[in-house]
Amino acid sequence: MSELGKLEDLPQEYRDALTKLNLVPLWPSLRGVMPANKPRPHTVPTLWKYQDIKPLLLQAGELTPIEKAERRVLVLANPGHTLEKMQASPAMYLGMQLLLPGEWASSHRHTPNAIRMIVEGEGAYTTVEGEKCYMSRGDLILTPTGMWHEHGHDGQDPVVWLDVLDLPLAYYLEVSYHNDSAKQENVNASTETFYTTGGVVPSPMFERSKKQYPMYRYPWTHVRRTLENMAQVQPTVEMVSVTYVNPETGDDAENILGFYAMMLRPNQTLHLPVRSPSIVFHVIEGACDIQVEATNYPLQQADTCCAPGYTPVTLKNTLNQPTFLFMTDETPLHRKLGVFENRTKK
Ligand code: GTQ
Repeated sequence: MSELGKLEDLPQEYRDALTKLNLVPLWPSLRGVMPANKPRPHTVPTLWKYQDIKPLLLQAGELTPIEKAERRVLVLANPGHTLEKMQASPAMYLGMQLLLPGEWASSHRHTPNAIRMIVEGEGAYTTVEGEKCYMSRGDLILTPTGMWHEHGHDGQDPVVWLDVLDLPLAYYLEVSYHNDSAKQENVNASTETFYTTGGVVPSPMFERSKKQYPMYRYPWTHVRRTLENMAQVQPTVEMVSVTYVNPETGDDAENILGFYAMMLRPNQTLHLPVRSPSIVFHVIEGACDIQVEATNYPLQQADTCCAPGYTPVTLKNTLNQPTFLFMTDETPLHRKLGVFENRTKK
């Protein structure tokens, strides 16, 4: 491959003439925006330990009343993108949110899609489009684009959850904004109770649901039991994992980001396929080492780690009991854009 001309090769006068007219020569920058064979990600592997975050989050609870914060969140920012960008990867935003007993985070909706993965505490809830979704550790709650949501807390102890939004993408596309509303009434039935058996969906008067998001809450107890069953019944299956989907259509639960749960068997080592999307791991229960290229990140319960796409990742359960992970990635986006790749050697 030939070396392309540099900006400095051009006379200053010529460069100034271009700049004045908002013109840029492509060739000095071409390899930067389209490197050979593999992208050059800004996303760097990063580990956020819950034991570091929690005291600072509780301190935020003392420093900033909920009314002054609206959402009391510490953002897990990837230094490779610069912290100001508040992004974990090109399309993923991660935040640890604290709600104290009696607090209320007011109702709003926004264009970015969001989910919550509950980290600890009991008694809090998110009301999504008038449906009260209780929060327990490991539960996944969807708040897809345009859905009203607010958070309340009737329990005794602080509640913390992990927010995942496709905010960096929405912001980049210049479509990110929000609306406020008054407190929602809890008027709608708990949709998760209509989808308790796989393969069975409601059909009043033989009609199937036409809602784009028929279910908002995926209780961890159900998901955990499914993973344990899979591990037990299929002892030779290497990767014991499930995908969170729309129970009516089987499509990804949301449009942009993918959500998954995995069980690592006791002491299991698992090499993940090398794929194009960035990926985030969050330990729901247990502990594991996550090796991203040559670096090893030790994760305990509630820790969160991200890895760029096109990068080998190896997971190792460091316990003699199962470890359960939540994962989120950019697969649905990559598939829609036609850029999804799985480069694992067959
Ligand atoms: O709880 O609605 O972490 O609107 C960032 C923006 C959480 C939320 C975040 C939000 C929320």
